[in-house]
Amino acid sequence: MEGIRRAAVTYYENLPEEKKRYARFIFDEMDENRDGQIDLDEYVEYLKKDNNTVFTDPSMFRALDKDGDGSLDFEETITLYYIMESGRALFCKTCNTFLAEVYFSCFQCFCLDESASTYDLCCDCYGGKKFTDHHDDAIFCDNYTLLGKSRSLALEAPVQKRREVLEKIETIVQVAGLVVGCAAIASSCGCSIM
Ligand SMILES: [Ca+2]
Ligand SMILES: [Ca+2]
Ligand SMILES: [Zn+2]
Ligand SMILES: [Zn+2]
Repeated sequence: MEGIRRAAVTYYENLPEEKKRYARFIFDEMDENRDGQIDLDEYVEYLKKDNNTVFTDPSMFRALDKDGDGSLDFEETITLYYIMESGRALFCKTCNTFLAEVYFSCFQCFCLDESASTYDLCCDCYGGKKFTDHHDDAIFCDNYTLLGKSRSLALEAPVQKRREVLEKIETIVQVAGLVVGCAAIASSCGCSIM
């Protein structure tokens, strides 16, 4: 979770003022009794209203609660905000744990089959082969390898097609307000995103 937390803080720091205000607005909306902290009830209640029930599992709340005091302060909720805005909400298909660190994903479902959703597994479930209902020829890669493979595949595509995909990505990224955030994260950890 630490990596995501750091990414979230960097993302937030680089947000335009108006988006920062929006993050604060969401926090105030969640904080029903206005004590400056989000307890588990407030958290679950808000996410249910927002139809975001993938996050309502108490294990997610505990993962967000960095100092373990049983409630979320504003900084701790920034991580949630980041996960929601960046579409980084990935859960293990078998045990439903939030995939905060390295995870494994079926390469075919990720890259080749547009109609399928991604099939992601935590290290424990993949390592322990605790999954049974997936197609036999599945090749699993960890998320870093997957990113590298996607690059090779993307480069193989005709230039025109690549431009189309890039334009699509740009639109999504702009909607999520991620442009500045990505660049900042890339420079802060010394690696490049694309
Ligand atoms: Ca509260
Ligand atoms: Ca806390
Ligand atoms: Zn799992
Ligand atoms: Zn698959």
